[in-house]
Amino acid sequence: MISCQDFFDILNKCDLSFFTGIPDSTFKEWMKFLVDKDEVVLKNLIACNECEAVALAAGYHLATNKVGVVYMQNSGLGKAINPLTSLCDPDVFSIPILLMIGWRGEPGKVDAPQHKKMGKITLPLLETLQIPYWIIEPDLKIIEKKLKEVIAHFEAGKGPYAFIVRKKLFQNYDLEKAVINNYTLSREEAISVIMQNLNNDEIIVSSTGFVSRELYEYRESNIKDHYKSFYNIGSMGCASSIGLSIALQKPDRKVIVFDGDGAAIMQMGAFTTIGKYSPSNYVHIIFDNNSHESTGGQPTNSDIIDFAKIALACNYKSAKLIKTKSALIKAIPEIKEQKGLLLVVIKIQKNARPDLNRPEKTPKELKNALMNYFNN
Ligand SMILES: Cc1ncc(C[n+]2csc(CCOP(=O)(O)OP(=O)(O)O)c2C)c(N)n1
Repeated sequence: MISCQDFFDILNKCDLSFFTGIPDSTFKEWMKFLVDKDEVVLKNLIACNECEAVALAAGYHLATNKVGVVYMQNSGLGKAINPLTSLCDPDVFSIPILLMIGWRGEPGKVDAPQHKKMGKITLPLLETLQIPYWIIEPDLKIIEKKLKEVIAHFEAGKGPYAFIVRKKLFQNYDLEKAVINNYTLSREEAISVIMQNLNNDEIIVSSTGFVSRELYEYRESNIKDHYKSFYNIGSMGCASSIGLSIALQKPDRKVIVFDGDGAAIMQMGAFTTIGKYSPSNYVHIIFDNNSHESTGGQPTNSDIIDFAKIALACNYKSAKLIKTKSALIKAIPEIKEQKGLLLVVIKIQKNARPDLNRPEKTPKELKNALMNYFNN
């Protein structure tokens, strides 16, 4: 393992001090370091998705002639392919970027099913993209030597270069600037309050990360009615659109989306489609903890935006902001009986249980159960 400070010192010596991206738990210690040192010795821009992060690093290069570092989970490589090929590629504008890609689903290692495919194809994908890569070795001397080669690659105008990050590369880093909010409700408690009070025939589409795991545990510890859920464990940001399409196809069923603030921001354009088609059987709930809690609690930009105003401006019929358990209980009748597209933002604290399980059923089993439920 290497220390975050030592790794940064090596990057900094090569004038690499601009960072942006979307976090991954593979390098959550490194993420804590970036959050702490932002505006101190480096710049760390919180992006909305990996596509934007590449664009931010490109703009940084255009303005400074320096190279930006873009961090992402390998799932985000899918989102970044367009700007990597049509903006940064040596055949187009040839913009140098150092990618740091967390390798989830590495072949031979145990990981969640949504990472399996991307884990397998990460290196071949980079080869297809003609982006050279190196799997970081936990040895500072070797890293320093490699970085010299990478800088030569950049100076020769050959476009992006990728560093692949395996789990446990970075030593523990104690965060000093933790994001603390004063909200009292936890997501798990909010889920439980909502679930206990619904009619029990609603379809819940839940977002990537802890929210799906918590909803799964809720159903598992009650009547195990997973068939009324679509657990969107991958494709971060897509839960609201999956829910929209189900709501449009099944107008007699109420569809409730359990979203995260990071996921909602990642695909915020979906608000416009949801508003345009405006199904009256759709409730969009955002559990807003101002962080990517599932990957280590790194901040999102939700603190400076107003989801409710955005939703109303996108033609949602109504929007509510909830900050306490009692306010949530009061809002339940509206969530149940709402006629017209509704957004509910629930401000929550960051305190997911460390012993949260992952779904035992496979994605296909869960999908088939839901589809059978629709057919019967
Ligand atoms: C495209 C993509 N980028 C990054 C990730 C890694 N990832 C999984 S969950 C998550 C955080 C989600 O944040 P939010 O929606 O706010 O929910 P929270 O974790 O706070 O419950 C991230 C970044 C991913 N799955 N997909």
